[in-house]
Amino acid sequence: MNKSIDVTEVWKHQGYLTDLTIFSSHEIQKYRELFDEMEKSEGQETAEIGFHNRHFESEFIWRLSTSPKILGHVQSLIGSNVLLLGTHFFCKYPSDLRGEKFIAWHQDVTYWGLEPPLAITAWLAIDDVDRENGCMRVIPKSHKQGILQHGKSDIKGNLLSINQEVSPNSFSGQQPIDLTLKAGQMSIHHGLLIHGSNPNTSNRRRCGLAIRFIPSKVKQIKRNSLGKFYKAILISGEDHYHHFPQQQVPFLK
Ligand SMILES: O=C(O)CCC(=O)C(=O)O
Repeated sequence: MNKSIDVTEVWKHQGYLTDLTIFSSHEIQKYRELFDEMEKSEGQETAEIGFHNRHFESEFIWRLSTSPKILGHVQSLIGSNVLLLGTHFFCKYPSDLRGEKFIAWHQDVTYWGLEPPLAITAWLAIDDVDRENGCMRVIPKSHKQGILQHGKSDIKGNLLSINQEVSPNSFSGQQPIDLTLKAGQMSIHHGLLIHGSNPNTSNRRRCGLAIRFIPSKVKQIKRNSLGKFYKAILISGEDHYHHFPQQQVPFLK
């Protein structure tokens, strides 16, 4: 008998979903070319982790972040009243080009100042991502432990904003899962799920767009780790709470 998998149950249990095909290789190529242009004009140093919240200025990032296919998955997990909290490209270059860069184990919401600490991230592969070029890795079920204490990483090259790291003791004995994806595929992770990624040991770039979403009931009660308040924008349903100042939709349909 072919038992159908209940995605919501998998999400609740594991804290992530993966292998979600959003764009065909032809469609994602168009977006990759637009990213390549941005990278060329601003340089690799900025492209690595410096493209924060560019969806307000760059139409292709807005279109990607509000794509109905992505939103459909998000709505099925957090309901129909959704705010786009932020966008961030994570672009890891081959280690011999820009040094051994990695993302230390962490939970996203720890330093975002949200109350309740509830957010999800859709991570869209712009390039093919695999073990060699440092795909994202997650600790299944770790979102059930609540917010964990983070320290500082001792290893040079952590791309996180304040060099934060959750101690590996928090998940000792649990095997990380590598989220390998083809360009145009996506994973989604819970804001409390422990995740990170290894250095890029290949000779290929590894670029992904992290798109952060919150349900409208969430507010920001203090500044995030970059000392900022988010410019969250309603992208689906209604906002009965008005916790964030209203934002102008940057690009019309
Ligand atoms: O791109 C990576 O390797 C990590 C991304 C990440 O930490 C995130 O999206 O929250």
